Amino acid sequence: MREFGLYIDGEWTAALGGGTFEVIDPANGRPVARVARGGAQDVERAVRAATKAAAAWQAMPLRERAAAMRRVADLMQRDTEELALLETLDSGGTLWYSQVTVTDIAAKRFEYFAGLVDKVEGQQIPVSANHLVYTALEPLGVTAHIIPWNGPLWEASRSVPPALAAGNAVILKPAQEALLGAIKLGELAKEAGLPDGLVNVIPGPGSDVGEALVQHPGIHGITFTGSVATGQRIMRGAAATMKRLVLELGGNAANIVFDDADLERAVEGSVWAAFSNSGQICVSGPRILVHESVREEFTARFVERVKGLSVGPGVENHPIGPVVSEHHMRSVLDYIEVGKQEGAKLLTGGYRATDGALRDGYFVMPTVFDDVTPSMRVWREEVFGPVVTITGFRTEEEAVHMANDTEYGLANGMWTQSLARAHRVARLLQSGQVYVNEWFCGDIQCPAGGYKMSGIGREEGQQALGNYLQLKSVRVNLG
Ligand code: TAP
Repeated sequence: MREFGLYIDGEWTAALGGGTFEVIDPANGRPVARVARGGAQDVERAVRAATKAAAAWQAMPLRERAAAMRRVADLMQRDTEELALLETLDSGGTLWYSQVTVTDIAAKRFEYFAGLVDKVEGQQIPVSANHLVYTALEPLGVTAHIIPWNGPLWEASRSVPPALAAGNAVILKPAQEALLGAIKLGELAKEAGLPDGLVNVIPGPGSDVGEALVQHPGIHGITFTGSVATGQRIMRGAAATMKRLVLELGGNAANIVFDDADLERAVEGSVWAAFSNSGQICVSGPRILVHESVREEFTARFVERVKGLSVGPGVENHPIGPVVSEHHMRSVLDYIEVGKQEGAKLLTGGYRATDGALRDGYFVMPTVFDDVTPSMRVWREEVFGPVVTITGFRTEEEAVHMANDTEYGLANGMWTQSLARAHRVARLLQSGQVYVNEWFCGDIQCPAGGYKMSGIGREEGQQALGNYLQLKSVRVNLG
């Protein structure tokens, strides 16, 4: 049983309220850690520390700032095994992917944004012979990062590096359900030479720590990933102090299999799209739309492949691990019941796995529904679990219409061998990312974010720096 405090001002500390909470391993329902439960008073401490640290950080030579961020990446590589295990223990994710998260995602993001520390450039703007007008980009100050449970280090490493590279100090609020992968980020930052208080981590309830961060006037930006309802609440709360917001609020991607697709590749890719991290990824592909002429063959091959997926603990590297919590498992199982009642045809899965060693864990068998129509809730709502729906289409227009017939717009994808169709359909799909003949865009250079209810702003890529900068115009009369 591991124990963690809050990480504030370069030190592990108890919560001022004295509370703690247990973190559960979803593979067996047993506690794996006890963590300090932060509250509003702890946010106050962290904002004070972060404000001081931001000034120290901004005063450091750029070269040293970049080097310190690179050292965070080096330390992640050094501690890969431990960080990956922590990432898997409470989120339930597959261990090999947690290792990839540490070495190829989190560390790379620190390296990438370290490279941008000295590239925050303004412009000189010609207006007249008598004036010098230029723009300067300045950090916001202190930014808060409120992240979900479906890959704590993955989520933390997405927005913290650009905020730091832009010259800000950060306060990270991970989700109570799964947070261990991200909990040591502050400690690594200190060891790497970042000023004390530059990276603070405050676990605790969203209704307490989260709300305090949103309302605090000393915080100038909020980056949030999670549900639409919480995102809307944060947006309303942040209005009082006019904070900069980046919101990533989930998705319900369509995965379109055209009649000219390489079916073997489409089957393999659709399994990867739908069931990675047991479907708990905002850019998963849970809505499969398949052309009627290949539907029977695709469906038979897809279901056969899904039946062959082994289910078990993430630490044992089974492709299907548990979902994050008992509460979430109930929600996924409820959706499965709704799907059956609505008349969707269950082809495989559809129940909790309770065999042998899995009996105390939160395992949902990978589930495929066929004959799903766009009016059904399993099609319209974000189930966020190992559940996919199959729906047929006859024309390209119909596929595009169905893909866009959702309030979400985070990602969509397609399988086709026609270059013209790929670009034509990509242009029509209403989502921040479009995948063609593969799924997910793991490269840090690739911006991600949502159309419609999937959010505001884009993370990753060079422009993510702009989320954490404000622009000043300076006009000098030379006359
Ligand atoms: P949310 O409630 O949105 O939680 C996400 C984060 O926001 C957590 O850190 C949470 O803290 C915090 N939070 C909760 N209430 C808050 C508030 N009033 N002010 C500030 N922060 C607050 O998500 P959830 O309940 O865990 O999951 C619900 C559904 O959201 C899922 O089933 C799924 O559909 C969707 N979801 C989407 C994503 C992505 S990647 N977009 C990720 C996870 C979930 P605590 O949980 O610690 O209280």
